Amino acid sequence: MRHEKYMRLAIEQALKGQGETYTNPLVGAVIVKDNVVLGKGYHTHYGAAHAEVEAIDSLTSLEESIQATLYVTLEPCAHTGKTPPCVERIIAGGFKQVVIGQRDPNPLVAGRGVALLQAAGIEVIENILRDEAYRINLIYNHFHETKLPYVTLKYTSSLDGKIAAKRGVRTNLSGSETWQDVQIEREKYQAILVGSETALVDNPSLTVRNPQGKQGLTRIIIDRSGRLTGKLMLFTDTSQPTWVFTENSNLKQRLTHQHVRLFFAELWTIEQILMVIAKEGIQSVFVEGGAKILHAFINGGYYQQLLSYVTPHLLGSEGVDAIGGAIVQQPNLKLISMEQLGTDFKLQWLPQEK
Ligand code: AOF
Ligand code: ZN
Repeated sequence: MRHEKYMRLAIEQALKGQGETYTNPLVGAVIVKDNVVLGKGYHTHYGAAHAEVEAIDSLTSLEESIQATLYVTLEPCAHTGKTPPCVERIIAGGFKQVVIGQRDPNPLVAGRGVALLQAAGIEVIENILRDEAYRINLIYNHFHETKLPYVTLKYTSSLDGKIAAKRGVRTNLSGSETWQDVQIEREKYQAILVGSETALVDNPSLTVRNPQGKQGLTRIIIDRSGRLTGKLMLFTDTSQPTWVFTENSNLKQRLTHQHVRLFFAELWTIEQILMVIAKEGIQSVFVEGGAKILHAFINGGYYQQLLSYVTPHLLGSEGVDAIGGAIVQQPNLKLISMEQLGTDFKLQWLPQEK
């Protein structure tokens, strides 16, 4: 119980960095000796000192860490990155014990931190409040474990499940509260992805004010047949990078803008696209449709979360279905939260193992 109590404090510390550390994890640390908390620290922002170092630096004297216990939500690092390895500071500090929330899935660490501490004679206790510690870094954990970005699928539909009144017609369904909520959701991701139909019919700019990740938000379009033109907002608005995945090499001549990157292949699968995006360092993607894109992601099972906004419209049989095709295998979706947003409803679903 004692370990859980201090790990909870360490998690509280970690959460103080929320929104600032991306693409690095939220990490918190607490130093305890004889049941007294002597030091605390957390990873304050991307590129800054690690939580363990912050906690050690918060001590009033060097002696305090001798024979103390360090509680840290994530396994201490063993690599030299933007800062030197934390295990070196911990070993030099003379700690007796290190209590860890979760192992670090980052291949640069992945158990090496634990091994080095043990080799130095420090007792290591793992998996204290592991699920809580894991949950604060869902995107980071998913990315390092699967080598694919964390994907959220989002769509706004009428009450009868349609996303537009007619094919090729832009239809505004969401109320202002939903519109604002979508802006807030977008800020949690490093990239937004849409298909060429949405890019052409809606002509969105997909800009985001405070995107996660220091490189800013990347706008990604899947345009297999190469239908996009340079006059669309995604190309005239140069504030954020636009990447286009295409199977048509002629697009090169049409899209020559500085902020545009073309990814060409004879055939793109969703998995290959996600692999390329992950290799570029993007840990999370917000997929905003349309119907064909949602269908491809759902049938392939390439999503970790589904957000559906339901609005009080009835569009009838001429309307465009939210999911553009047959569902091959019924997903097992669990409702996590629901919220009324003005005239609309927001539903958050997580796919479960069958
Ligand atoms: C953090 N903050 O408190 C801890 C981290 O690029 P660097 O040098 O900042 O290293 C980032 C990696 O360090 C990160 O992916 C994780 O494996 C490890 N631990 N990172 O940003 C921290 N403890
Ligand atoms: Zn570290």
